[in-house]
Amino acid sequence: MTWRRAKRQTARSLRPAAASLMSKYQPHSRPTSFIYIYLFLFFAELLLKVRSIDLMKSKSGQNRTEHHTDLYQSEGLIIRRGQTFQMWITLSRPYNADTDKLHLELKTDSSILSDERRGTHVIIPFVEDLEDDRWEAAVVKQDDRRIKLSVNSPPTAVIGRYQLIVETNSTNGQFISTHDPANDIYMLFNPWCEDDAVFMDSEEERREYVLNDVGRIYYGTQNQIGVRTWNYGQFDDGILAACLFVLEKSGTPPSGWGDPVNVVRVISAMINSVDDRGVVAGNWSGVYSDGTSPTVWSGSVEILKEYHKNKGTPVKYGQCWIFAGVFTTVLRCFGIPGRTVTNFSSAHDTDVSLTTDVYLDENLEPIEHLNADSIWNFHVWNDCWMARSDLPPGYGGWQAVDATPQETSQGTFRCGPASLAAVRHGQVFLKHDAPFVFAEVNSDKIYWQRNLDGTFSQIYSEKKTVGHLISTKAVGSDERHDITDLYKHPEGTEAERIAVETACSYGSKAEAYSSPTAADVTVEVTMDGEGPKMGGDAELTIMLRNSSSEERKIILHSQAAVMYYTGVHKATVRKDETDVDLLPNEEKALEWTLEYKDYKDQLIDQAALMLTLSGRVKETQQVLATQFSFRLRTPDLIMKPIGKAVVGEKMAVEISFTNPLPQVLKAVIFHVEGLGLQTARTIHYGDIGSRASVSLTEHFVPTLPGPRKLLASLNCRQLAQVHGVVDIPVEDKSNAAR
Ligand SMILES: *[C@@H]1O[C@H](CO)[C@@H](O)[C@H](O)[C@H]1NC(C)=O
Ligand SMILES: *[C@@H]1O[C@H](CO)[C@@H](O)[C@H](O)[C@H]1NC(C)=O
Ligand SMILES: *[C@H]1O[C@H](CO)[C@@H](O)[C@H](O)[C@H]1NC(C)=O
Ligand SMILES: *[C@H]1O[C@H](CO)[C@@H](O)[C@H](O)[C@H]1NC(C)=O
Ligand SMILES: CC(=O)N[C@H]1CO[C@H](CO)[C@@H](O)[C@@H]1O
Repeated sequence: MTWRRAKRQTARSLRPAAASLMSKYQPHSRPTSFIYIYLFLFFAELLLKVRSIDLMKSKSGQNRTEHHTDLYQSEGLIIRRGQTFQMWITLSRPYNADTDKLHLELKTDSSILSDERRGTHVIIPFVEDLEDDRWEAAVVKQDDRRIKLSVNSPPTAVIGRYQLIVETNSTNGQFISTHDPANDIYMLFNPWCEDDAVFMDSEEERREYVLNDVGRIYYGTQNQIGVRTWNYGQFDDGILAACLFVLEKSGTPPSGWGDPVNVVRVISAMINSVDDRGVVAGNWSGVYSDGTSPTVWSGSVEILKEYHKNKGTPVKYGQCWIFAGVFTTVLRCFGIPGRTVTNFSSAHDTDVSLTTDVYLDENLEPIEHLNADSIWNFHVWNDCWMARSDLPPGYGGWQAVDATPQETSQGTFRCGPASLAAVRHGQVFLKHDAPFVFAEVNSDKIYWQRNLDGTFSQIYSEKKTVGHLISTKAVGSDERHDITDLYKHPEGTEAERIAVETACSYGSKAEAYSSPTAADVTVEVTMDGEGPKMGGDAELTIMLRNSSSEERKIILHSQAAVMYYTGVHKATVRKDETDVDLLPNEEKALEWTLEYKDYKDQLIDQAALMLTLSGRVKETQQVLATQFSFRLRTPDLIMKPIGKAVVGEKMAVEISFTNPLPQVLKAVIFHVEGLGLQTARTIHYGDIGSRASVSLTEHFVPTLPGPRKLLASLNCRQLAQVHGVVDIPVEDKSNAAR
């Protein structure tokens, strides 16, 4: 502010001086006009011009190393805010600090309205000594016509792409501005800077949550956790440009791009295509013929590049782990620490009642069209790390954000950031969207029965069904790290009940928390080992226990349904009604089997099934109810490297697979990719016979040294969610020669 005032005064005092100079040498006659030309040439010689600018921006350049941006494959000066960077400027003549005026200007992309007040047009003054927290430049070295500048940016600077303009003013008031698109500057968040809202203290965590470009995403059910490796690829060539394109496409003013809370909220809306033509179109239909099946993708790079290349046409198709995987890429690319998080048995609360409801008819059979609240087998979202200056102290740190379109938040499909500390304590009134995240991890499951008059009565409630095993990849290893305790107090503790009741007092069904009827018979479903395999029969055990000293007669309904992993019912594949007699104190195990032929025609992507049990005890009218989800496990692709892995030298990987199904797999495709190894490639393999084994060899030339991973997936109508990964340590050419 002070500087702008000073500038205006300079300009005002210069203008009359220049005017009087001109009037003195009006070309009245020939001799005077010669003098005028001489003077003009004299001043022109004095004019300070910029000959060239060297941003020292090469990937291995010290600037990029110091700013932790040397991993970006893109060209350009990529720097982090709140940290100085340097440049050499070569001028037309030696610079004189006393008489020459020189300043730098930064403008966000010209396609976007620039506006000084909004901080997207920055004028950087020259000062003697740099001070923190503001835009300033100082000459730190001068040799002949070259000056070396050290430039400071505030830790709140707007992120994005800036044009760099150098303006020089001569004593006669003439000014020249120099701009070259090759000198555009990319400004990112800075988790290494203590004053940046995204500051993260531990170097080990920054290495994982900002710099790691490969991760693991968990899926499946709580009893059968599956994992796949995901290429985030935030440093891949073109990804930074694609991520900035996503931000620009949001149409939000760049002035808001300095605030990470705002940026993640904008991205959460932009990752899904709903209402704003965002990056990925969701599809849970099981048929993806006009796009790519969600289970085929194994990384974010292809998706972001395709979106950028097609100028903002949503990429078909994604489901929750893809929205989350792409979100992590964008977060890490911009420098916001982020991770992909999976919770099993995740509630999806459609009426913000903070409970999940199961509706049964008079006979205790599920009424499918009413069961809109679904407990997703699993749901994947993101945590991002930042201070929350918009909330009371204590709510900074991890924040949950969800890019999967489920509910609208302030009119758009987005969710978060919701502080995990607030979610854990049930403080769902704190913005943004904490009620939704709370229900995702905490809500109880309530069973309702239809009465003869059409109303519903609560007949049973299960308190521990939701919010289990919240998982993310561990820092520095491929292990699963359980972060449930960040989201909730341990189940059954006083603190947990208080949190649930606090949250529900803000929900729409506050009265639902009456205690369930006392019960002396219990029902539970168990599964052996890692559970049933795709292509075989699924066997489960139903345990009934009588804790009374009298006989009990039970009528038990069981219904097995194929589910979308979102908990939406697709088809009922088996239905039974059984009478069970329990002796006093008896515990009875009923074997329950679902044969391959029963389910084979109904399966979809995730091979998810749900067994719903409901029943009544004749003597006491006690209601029994439980639901058990499971999945049919698919085989892995086995991958083996052939030959030595050296940058620039051809090598291969053998991929083998055995069809677990007693039927032919039609039109099988393989998808292979690996950062620094192979760009994403789809191989149309053809048919694979019943129970047949096949293998194929993929040739490629590694482009980057270091520990790399090659990922592969297999897809066809009959079988999805088959994938594999192999570690490939790639040597540098020079090392390999020795
Ligand atoms: C340079 O001079 C021009 C014209 O007098 C003025 O508009 C501009 O603000 C000046 N810039 C600086 C840095 O003094
Ligand atoms: C899902 O994909 C199918 C087949 O490709 C398409 O017909 C359907 O319209 C898609 N659904 C959505 C919601 O895009
Ligand atoms: C999440 O789900 C798992 C599986 O049920 C459960 O064991 C766990 O307690 C829940 N929370 C945690 C740990 O992971
Ligand atoms: C009822 O049966 C179960 C299983 O045998 C037993 O553990 C329990 O103690 C019995 N209940 C009572 C009250 O004895
Ligand atoms: C601040 C800083 O270290 N700047 C460096 C930028 O890169 C050039 C060339 O690699 C170095 O000479 C500068 O010292």
